Amino acid sequence: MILVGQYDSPYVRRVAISLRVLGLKHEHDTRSVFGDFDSMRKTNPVGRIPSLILDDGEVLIDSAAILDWIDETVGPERALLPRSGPERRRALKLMALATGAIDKIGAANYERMIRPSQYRWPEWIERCLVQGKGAIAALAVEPWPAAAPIDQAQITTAACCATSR
Ligand SMILES: N[C@@H](CCC(=O)N[C@@H](CS)C(=O)NCC(=O)O)C(=O)O
Repeated sequence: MILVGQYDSPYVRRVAISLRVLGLKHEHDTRSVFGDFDSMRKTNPVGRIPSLILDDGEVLIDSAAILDWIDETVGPERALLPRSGPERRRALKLMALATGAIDKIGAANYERMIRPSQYRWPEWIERCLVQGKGAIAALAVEPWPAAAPIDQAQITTAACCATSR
């Protein structure tokens, strides 16, 4: 299979780490989501990363759907997201905080880096940063026991917060 997307994307990173942790062999397609936009849209019509091209040619898009496929493929004993109950709810909440932080801080960055300066809206950028930092602060006060087996909440949080700092 082929993982499409560069590692500067936290969404690509969480998929890449999951594949490695579970020992799922894959190749890496490093086309740029901005520099190779037209080519990338042939893989994913939304023009976003990551995508995962399976061995039979099927293309999975969106990191959450890819992680779901990975867990289903390795089976319930090795799946990275707890199957049910409070553990699953907690993991999903932590992942929502981590991806929420990325979405808001990413929106602020796109606003600062891509939108022409005369059209920038400082109050909106500030709002996005407050939201992103709020999510990171909530993650920081959670317990993260060092001996806990690696799971998707840890992977997603590490993949996202390495970018957000
Ligand atoms: N919900 C998507 C979000 C993916 C996403 O936002 N990817 C970014 C890179 S971090 C991207 O492709 N940005 C380019 C764009 O949206 O035009 C997922 O989880 O895969």
